[in-house]
Amino acid sequence: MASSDVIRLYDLTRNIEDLAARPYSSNILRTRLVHPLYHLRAPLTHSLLRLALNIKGIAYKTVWLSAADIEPEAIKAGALPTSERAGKPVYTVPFVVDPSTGRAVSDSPKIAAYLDAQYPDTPTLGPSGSEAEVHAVELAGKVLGALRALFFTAVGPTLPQPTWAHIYKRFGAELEKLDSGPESRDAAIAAALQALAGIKGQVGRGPFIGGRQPSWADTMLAGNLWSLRIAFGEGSEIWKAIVEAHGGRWGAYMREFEERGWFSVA
Ligand SMILES: N[C@@H](CCC(=O)N[C@@H](CS)C(=O)NCC(=O)O)C(=O)O
Repeated sequence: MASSDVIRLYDLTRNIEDLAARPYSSNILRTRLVHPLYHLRAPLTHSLLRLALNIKGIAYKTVWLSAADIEPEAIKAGALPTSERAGKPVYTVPFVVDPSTGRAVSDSPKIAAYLDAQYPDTPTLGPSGSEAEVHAVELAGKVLGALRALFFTAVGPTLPQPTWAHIYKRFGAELEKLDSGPESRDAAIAAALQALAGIKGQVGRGPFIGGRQPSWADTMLAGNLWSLRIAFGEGSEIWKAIVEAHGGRWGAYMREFEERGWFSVA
């Protein structure tokens, strides 16, 4: 299939300048990357949708954007805004364009529902809305939420300036309050592990939250964990705390996705 025929997944790009070697400092929040040595594209927070496409085995190609490009590109593609802010429409990534139908779809749950409807022979991954799933999705959000400030600190230097400016405008006050001392770091890790403990209680025979097949909640959780692994790095204290928690449950969970090639980036 020619690459122009496959689904286009619009996502945020970032620049990476030896992230692993960068010392942790809240001053990094104000850093601008003036002369990146090299650029590496990697998923940020839209890993869940990329994961859904990988699990479904649907060919796609990522279109990498900075935050400043989201609105003009969404309008150009015909993707609808997903919310309003101060009375104005807000355009967001991820959104997809499917050349086989000419459809542009925004908002992750709607995109997942579209893919399920359009590609019925692939595993169903749209949200079912069951109570257990809603609860697991909420907890998966809390895992990322607990670590959000540390996450932005880690990825901040790797973001193109327009993306960083956008995030800073939205979350700046919260990020400014970030105490980079070990106590707040430990509290954030503890809160993330506590949220994971809630999910652990829900997982039945596994290996996925959805049982033998991954579900929408799995794309949320594994997508969020994937983003955290990328942001902090496999050798980081935070990532080690996650994979070693609860008897290594989350390291094993991630391996289930890894072994099936579901963490690939096209
Ligand atoms: N409901 C949307 C939310 C997506 C979303 O908030 N995306 C963020 C990036 S992680 C975004 O594009 N933000 C742009 C903005 O808020 O201006 C979804 O689930 O897809």
